[in-house]
Amino acid sequence: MGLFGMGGRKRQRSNSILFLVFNLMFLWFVSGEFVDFSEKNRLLELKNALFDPHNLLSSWKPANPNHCSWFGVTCNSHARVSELRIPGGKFIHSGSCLGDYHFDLERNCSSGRKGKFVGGILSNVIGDLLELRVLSVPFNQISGELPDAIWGLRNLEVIDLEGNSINGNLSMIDFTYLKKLQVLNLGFNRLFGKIPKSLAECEGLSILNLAGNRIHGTIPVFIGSIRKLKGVYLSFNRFFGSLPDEFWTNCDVLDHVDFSGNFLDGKIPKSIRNCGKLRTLLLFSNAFSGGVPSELSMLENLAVLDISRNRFVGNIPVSLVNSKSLVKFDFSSNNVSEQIMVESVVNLQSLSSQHRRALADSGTVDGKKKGFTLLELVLILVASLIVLILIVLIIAYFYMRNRRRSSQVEGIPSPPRSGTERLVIFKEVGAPLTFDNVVQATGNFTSRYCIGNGGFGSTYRAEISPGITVAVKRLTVEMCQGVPQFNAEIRSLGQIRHPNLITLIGYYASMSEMFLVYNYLPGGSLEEFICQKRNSVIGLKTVHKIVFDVATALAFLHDECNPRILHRDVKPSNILLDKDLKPYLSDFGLSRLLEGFETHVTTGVAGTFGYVAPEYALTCRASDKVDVYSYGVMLLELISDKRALDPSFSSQENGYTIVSWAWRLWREGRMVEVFAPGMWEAGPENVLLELLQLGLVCTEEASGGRPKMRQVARILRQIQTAFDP
Ligand SMILES: *[C@@H]1O[C@H](CO)[C@@H](O)[C@H](O)[C@H]1NC(C)=O
Ligand SMILES: *[C@@H]1O[C@H](CO)[C@@H](O)[C@H](O)[C@H]1NC(C)=O
Ligand SMILES: CC(=O)N[C@H]1CO[C@H](CO)[C@@H](O)[C@@H]1O
Repeated sequence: MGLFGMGGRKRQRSNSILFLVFNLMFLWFVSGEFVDFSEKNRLLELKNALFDPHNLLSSWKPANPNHCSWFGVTCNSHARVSELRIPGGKFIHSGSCLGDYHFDLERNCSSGRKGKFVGGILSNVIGDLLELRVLSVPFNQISGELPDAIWGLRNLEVIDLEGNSINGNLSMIDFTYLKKLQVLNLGFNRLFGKIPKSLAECEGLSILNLAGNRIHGTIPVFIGSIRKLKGVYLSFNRFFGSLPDEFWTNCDVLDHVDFSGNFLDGKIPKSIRNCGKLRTLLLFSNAFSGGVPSELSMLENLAVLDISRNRFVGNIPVSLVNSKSLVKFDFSSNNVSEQIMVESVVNLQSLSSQHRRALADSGTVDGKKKGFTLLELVLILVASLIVLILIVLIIAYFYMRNRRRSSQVEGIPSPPRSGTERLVIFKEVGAPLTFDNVVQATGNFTSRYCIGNGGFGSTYRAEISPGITVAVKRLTVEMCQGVPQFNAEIRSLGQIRHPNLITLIGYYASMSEMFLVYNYLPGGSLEEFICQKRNSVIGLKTVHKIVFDVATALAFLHDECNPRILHRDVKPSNILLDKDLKPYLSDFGLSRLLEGFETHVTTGVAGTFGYVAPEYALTCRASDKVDVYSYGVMLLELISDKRALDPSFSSQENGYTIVSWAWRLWREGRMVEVFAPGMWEAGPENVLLELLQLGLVCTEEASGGRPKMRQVARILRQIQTAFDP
């Protein structure tokens, strides 16, 4: 591209010299104006950096003398380029849309052409088009970062680059010079970072669309006081935090607010009453809480209000219900709230009656929703795509794993080179542990001794000497990094002691072989326990003990370990039981330990499908709330005897996982159906409901809505008093 580009530029330069004289004279006569031909060259350079598979820019050529007549180019009376409009996709504009720049995402400026676009990058030469007012290249395939020169174009009024693949750090953009900017539309790109303070300098801003990026941070307060703001679209990013009470101060003309699909919490600011022109308020899929403010009913023009999928509690103000302006109102999926949780901790006695009430009331006010909006369709498409990719990855993963395993079976259990070399031991077991006797006791890692397969390798039972049995986890990683770093990491793991964490006894690591030695637990895994539980009634007290112990172990890893440890793969098969059914969490610290090693886990997510929190699957960024989610799935499995991806869900509408299944039953007031057969009858009901609710709140879609592990442990300790008053 580079070579061709340069050749092209040279050719254009000579061509344009040829035409220069002609053009000059022609235009001189026609308009009496001097035409700045350097802008023509700038446009050609711009074209060079783009690729144009549909020949949208076929008129952009030196042979076509007046660049002001090229496709998408508009010049002002001084024959300087003032507008560039190259709409792609099916949203090809005809004529100027600046006047009524309307976007309900079903932008209505479309002409017939569909599916055409330009790609490539926007060149820095755009900064030389000093009189540019409108830069509109939406729904194309522009990629890379935006050139810094754009931010120096002081005459810009419209930047519309929606629906491209632009990436870059929004924090780094300096908007200080764009005093005339009215429309900033960078929606549905790949921007990250935060909204910079300098955006406050764009006092004439009327439309701000940053939806569908990966922008994080809080929503800056100045957004709520941009006087001319009509539409603000910040949905489907990663904004968190709350909006202060004085958020909306100068919102006289504000018409459309969309903050949905973020992680916002707190209350709806009462200052919303200042926005008297507001017609659409979309706050769905956040973690907003508190009551629905009666201030909303002061908004006489409010037609669409969607605050579903939050944590609002209490009653909907009667005045709002009676509003004449409201056409669509969605309050569903609320009221499964932390408030109830907190109250239940404080006052366990009143719990069951509260539950009844909440259950009876939840989801009663449903929106008058019909069909999908375009945004929803896009989201569904994106979600399906993600699911598809995940499925492909999972298939690829299992394929690789099987290949690897079969090659292992076919007999290269790496020859013991290291003879009687002792392992690194953190805890004596009463018999010497050497490479040889471990390999021997596991029959050279044969499947006969295999007791489990996990993400990082298989685990084998090894009876080192009569009566002394250990579990050996053989890691299937290629040691391409230094052994010393591994040693340092694993030593810190060897120090960790908690009554519900499996004990790391020692390890062995060389370039050809790595294994960890743990204490052996004869009770099998919680996964097996759940399967067997189906055929026998296990007391609720035992279930409670297991979930409580696991919660304390996770809370310990999250809060008391230094450095903190995220497990990232909590699931029943990683929880082992001793003969008294006391649970021990295993595999902790491994994902961090093996970071940078080549494991066969090819995705960035170190979890297991069905247990992975939605935000982790999407972003690969783990927080303690990722463990809380997986823990919640495990808890739901334990009380329902269903698996995370139970085959029975496929026949249920909208119920692919245990999480959506349990949430649906809860919303429909059918919580009794969640419990394993016989469990509800055995009671006590209030404890069962409390456990269910804990499982639900832990698997809340927005991570901000999930409790911390130590809160979970505290709640479970409270519940314990039901058994031992
Ligand atoms: C959108 O365009 C269609 C025809 O192309 C027209 O019937 C409709 O009224 C337009 N809607 C708006 C809001 O302009
Ligand atoms: C984005 O830029 C800001 C400010 O320069 C910086 O602090 C931040 O780390 C950057 N973010 C990323 C992800 O690079
Ligand atoms: C619709 C609604 O607000 N329903 C209930 C939510 O939960 C509280 C209890 O915390 C009930 O009082 C509401 O009726």
